[in-house]
Amino acid sequence: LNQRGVTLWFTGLSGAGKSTLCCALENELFANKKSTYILDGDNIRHGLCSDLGFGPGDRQENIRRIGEVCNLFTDAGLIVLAAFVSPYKADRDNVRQLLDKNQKDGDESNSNTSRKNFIEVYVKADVETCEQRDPKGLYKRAKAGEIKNFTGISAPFEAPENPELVLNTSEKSVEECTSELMNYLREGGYL
Ligand code: GGZ
Repeated sequence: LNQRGVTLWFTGLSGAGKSTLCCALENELFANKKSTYILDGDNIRHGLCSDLGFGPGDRQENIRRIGEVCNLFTDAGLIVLAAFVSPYKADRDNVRQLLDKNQKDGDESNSNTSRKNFIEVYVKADVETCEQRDPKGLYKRAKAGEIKNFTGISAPFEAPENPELVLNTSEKSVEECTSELMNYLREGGYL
């Protein structure tokens, strides 16, 4: 296999730019002949997790299932780009643990150690910025009380404490963020 897998986990508010950055990064990776897979609400919440809503318990189960999928795809050698609000630190940490454990197991017969296979990317933008963007009108509806448990309005977002990368999308362009991601991957030996 000429590619070791890795999961890039994008966390942040709705409208922070997770999907936009995943798409832009995927294009760059394609240009470098890498095999990738994007997981996001569009392909997960309509299928694998169509039985789940947005209460804390359902989000926890959503992230748990997605973590297992990331683990399998990473094992298969893909660069997985996962874009989920994932507002709870404990849920994200569980995914990290799962991928770390898998890596250690694999490393017993592999000299290529120390490389992480879970990279947490905090896509940072304050609620005010996301509210102004509001591409789907969700903040407006949440504020009107039409959507319950809306992250940033009526549900919490626990910011990552030690993410591998922080990308502030209200200060940086998509191009700048994408090249930071590519640099991180290049320097970490992922490409
Ligand atoms: C947050 C919600 C909600 C609530 C629907 N809270 O910007 P989007 O529209 O396209 O992405 C958001 C997506 C969040 O799903 P996730 O699976 O990423 O959430 S989590 O990781 O917390 O399980 C948003 C839309 O679904 N959406 N209702 N109440 N976002």
